[in-house]
Amino acid sequence: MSNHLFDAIRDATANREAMLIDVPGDRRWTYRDMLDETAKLAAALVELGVTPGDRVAAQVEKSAQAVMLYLACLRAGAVYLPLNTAYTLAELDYFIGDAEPRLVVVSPDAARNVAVIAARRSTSMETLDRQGGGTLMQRASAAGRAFADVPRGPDDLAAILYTSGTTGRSKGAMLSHDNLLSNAVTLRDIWRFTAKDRLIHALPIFHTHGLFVATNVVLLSGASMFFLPAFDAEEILRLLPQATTFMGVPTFYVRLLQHEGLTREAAANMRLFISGSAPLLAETHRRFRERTGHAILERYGMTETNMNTSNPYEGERVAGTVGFPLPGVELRITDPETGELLEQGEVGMIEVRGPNVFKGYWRMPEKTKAEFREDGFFITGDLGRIDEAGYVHIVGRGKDLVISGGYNVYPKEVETEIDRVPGVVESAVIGVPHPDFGEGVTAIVVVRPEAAVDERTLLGSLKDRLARYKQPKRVLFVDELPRNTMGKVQKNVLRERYLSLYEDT
Ligand code: MLC
Ligand code: AMP
Repeated sequence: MSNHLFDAIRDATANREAMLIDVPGDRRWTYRDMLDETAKLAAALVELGVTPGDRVAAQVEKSAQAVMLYLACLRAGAVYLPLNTAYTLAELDYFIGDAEPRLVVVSPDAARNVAVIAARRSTSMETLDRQGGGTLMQRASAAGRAFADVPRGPDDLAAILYTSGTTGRSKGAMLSHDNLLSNAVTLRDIWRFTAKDRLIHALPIFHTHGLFVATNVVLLSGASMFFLPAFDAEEILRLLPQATTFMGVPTFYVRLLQHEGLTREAAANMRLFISGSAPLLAETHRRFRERTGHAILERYGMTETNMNTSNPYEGERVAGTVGFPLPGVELRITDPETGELLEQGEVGMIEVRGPNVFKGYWRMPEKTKAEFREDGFFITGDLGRIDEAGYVHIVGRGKDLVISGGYNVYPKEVETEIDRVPGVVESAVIGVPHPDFGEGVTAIVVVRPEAAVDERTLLGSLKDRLARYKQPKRVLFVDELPRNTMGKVQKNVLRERYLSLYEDT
């Protein structure tokens, strides 16, 4: 048996000397370097006791070596588990407890604290820093370049990505080799990626967008990427003339538009700008086209399903829509209550089925069952409709979710932490239009009359409990929360009331 995903990556280019990763001002990696480095790392993982099916968790800064670690996990038959660097120790503890990884890789500056958790959970720990140094790479450098890849079939797990839920505990989405491979091949083909492409990669690599959409598509095209440690508008504008493609969340485009350097001339060598992870405002699409001559191609996906739809490469990219279902992906609109198919044009629940859809939530069979229909369609929680021309429009969310700068924040998780603060009676967390982040996480809180809780103290109490991007940008105090006759908090009333809160931000 072969190694389903890694074989495809290995076979994507015959030209081993071709450039793969260029970290500006630092190192360049050819495809040969990638093969050598991932062999050594895979050998180091095996030496550390990682066996097929074991999870390898990584909470590390973005680096080319972190990509190599992901690929080494594929080769060693391990399941890669990337974690947002913004997660606090409390959050990390949960993930390690739930996923029971054989090995956790962390930044050296987090090592002392994580060591305590790792020891308690009987997990080994190694370090990897932002320059690609640390104990893991030391082990790898001692290993040979020959590594016999562990056989993995299409349905074997390649990764687990955690996504928060509407009901509290985060769930690990199990993604197979074929989930990732089939989707990346489809995207490569419809977006016309070839070995001539050079992508500007400015996304984090612990989520679907930066890790699978961007990196896998490049690898499977024999293409290359400028690999930036984080989003940096000036650096992106500097690199644009040497690049051909770019992928970003809407906040990236909003921020690029604030720069005078974003011009038709600067973008003349580019062939494609892609946006996803959150709704791109039609206004942003229009302004970007005016400034650069490029119509941003918007696509729609999620952790559990990889990518589902895309605007066309050729043909009209319609602002405010996410385009057509991808080849091989079935998409239907149903009544959210009954699951019955709706008439064309009606608004309902978006459901999808295809090789892109995940294998279920890690050790949560009941939750998995609840989110699938009997016939295998996955219930996305997004509300949408399909117009006469076949374009999918996302018109809202059936799930209580805020998307801030492309990161998902589940209000329930934030409310639970706020409600634990002494003096708080109850809270409602909502997303309010925000010029930079798209939606700003906003907390509306009721406190006991005698309680000495203000915005600053409340935010202070959340500091070590929630990742920074989940913490409310504003906390507003009210005497009571608006409720309907059933006693349910009317978040739509609150969203309406605070619509202009961030207008001048
Ligand atoms: C950072 N902050 C955020 C934030 N990112 N707050 C809310 N929302 C965010 N997304 C915090 C910082 O910690 C900082 O806090 C303050 O906000 C301002 O920081 P900044 O310097 O302006 O932010 P920056 O570091 O530049 O990051 C913003 C960003 C980043 C947009 C570049 O968030 C980002 O890279 N987002 C991409 C997310 C992504 O890849 N999503 C894909 C998910 S996959 P303080 O207190 O320190 O000032 C998916 C599926 C699919 O959804 O379809 O793709
Ligand atoms: P995540 O769970 O982080 O993968 O986020 C997935 C969610 O992001 C989806 O369920 C959608 O709600 C949202 N999303 C992704 N792409 C788009 C898009 N182009 N437009 C609107 N929402 C999107």
